[in-house]
Amino acid sequence: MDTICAVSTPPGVGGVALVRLSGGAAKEVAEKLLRTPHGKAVVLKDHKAQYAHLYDDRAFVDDVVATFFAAPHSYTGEDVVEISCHGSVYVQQRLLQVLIDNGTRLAEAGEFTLRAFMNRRLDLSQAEAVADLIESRSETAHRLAVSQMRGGYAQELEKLRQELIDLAALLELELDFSDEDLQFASREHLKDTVGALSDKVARLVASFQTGNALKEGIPVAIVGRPNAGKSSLLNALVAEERAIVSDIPGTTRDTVEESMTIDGIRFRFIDTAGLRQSDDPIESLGFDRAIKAAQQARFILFVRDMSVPFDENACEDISYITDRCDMKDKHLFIVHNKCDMPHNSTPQGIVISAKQRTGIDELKRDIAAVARKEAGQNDGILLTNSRHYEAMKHVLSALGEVRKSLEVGLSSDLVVVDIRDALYHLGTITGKVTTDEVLSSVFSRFCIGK
Ligand SMILES: Nc1nc2c(ncn2[C@@H]2O[C@H](COP(=O)(O)OP(=O)(O)OP(=O)(O)O)[C@@H](O)[C@H]2O)c(=O)[nH]1
Ligand SMILES: [Mg+2]
Repeated sequence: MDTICAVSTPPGVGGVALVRLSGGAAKEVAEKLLRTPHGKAVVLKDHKAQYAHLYDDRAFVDDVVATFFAAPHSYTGEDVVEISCHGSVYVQQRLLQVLIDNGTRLAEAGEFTLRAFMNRRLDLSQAEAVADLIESRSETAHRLAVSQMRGGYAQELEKLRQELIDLAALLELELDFSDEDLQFASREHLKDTVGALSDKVARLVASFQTGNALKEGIPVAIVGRPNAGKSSLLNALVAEERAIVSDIPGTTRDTVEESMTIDGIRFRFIDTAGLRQSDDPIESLGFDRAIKAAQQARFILFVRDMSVPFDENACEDISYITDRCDMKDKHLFIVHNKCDMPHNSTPQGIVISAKQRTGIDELKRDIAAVARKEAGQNDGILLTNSRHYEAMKHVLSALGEVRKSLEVGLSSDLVVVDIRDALYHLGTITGKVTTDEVLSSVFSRFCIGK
């Protein structure tokens, strides 16, 4: 393997920058460029940070700290040298240039982690978790990435794989003795086992909705009649003048989105156009988008103006949403707005003034509490990655075929084919089975230097 190098800190100027080298020549190349402050040769010691001067030929480049990690106890599993230099763009570029002139090459995006995977320092799902960790912007996203990286997730999948392997082995054993027409496992018992496995997989598939929302931000649609105060509520929630507010009904035409982290959970608040049937083509497009936002949301905040009576029309407005959305996995909150204005009666539930910003913290707390409870279900393991989700759906459908085959009493060899299919798809998640396509799509998510 050739030796690769890259700047691992973000591009631009910083206090310090870190340049990473990995491969068989890493130590030798680094030692060639480094000198002690007294001009002596530097011998890099394993797992030690050493202060040194870095030279390009005879010209001094920078004061650096070099840390050597001998194979296999390094991130990539190869010899790694990390050189911390001053964070000037010039120094970083010059250092890379010297390294390249001395026989290393610039790493491609994700190549360090790819090598770690190739050297079995981590499996594919853990490598993906590294990317998730780098991108995580909230406590929950961080927690999910860490648990996937630590391997709890991979262990869970390995258990599943082992159960499938055992099942396949049992049936294959029957094939070996097929002349004698032996059955090693009662068909009833097999059906039960497969049933239990598919339930488990189905739960994992279902957990993606929550897992993905927690990672990307849980979508919260803000809907209601024109002028109810939806845009005012968005602004109050994110404490910023994000959307235009005016007393002209129909101000918001398009959806306006803003993210915010509450109690460690990331939310995406989506302000929408007022719900009213209209002949105006733009307003009716806005209406369609509002409905779409509600359909894709996990939470729907239905905002109403409490200074006007809660009449039949208001119920009709809510039915715009409930008629068009599958409410099964959604949480609908009725938000009574404008409590600072004169009103007849004080309704039960969430009462706020978006304008005066009263009741906003309580509303946030209520939403976060529901989301947190949901995240805690599912025994801790959640699918957060769409690649895993796709693979798991294939596993589920293969198990469905196994069930059907057992049901109609097909012969073992046919049942085994579907079990093998399930195993194949499960294997793509952790990287037991890989294709170049999968690898390049996983590692292209990384930046250069990771
Ligand atoms: N008194 C009072 N006025 C409010 C409150 N919230 C919003 N308003 C006013 O109500 C009017 C409409 O507010 P918006 O936030 O633009 O309402 P909207 O629901 O986004 O309206 P559209 O975008 O037209 O659908 C503005 O004049 C706001 O200042 C409130 O809590 N109290
Ligand atoms: Mg608006």
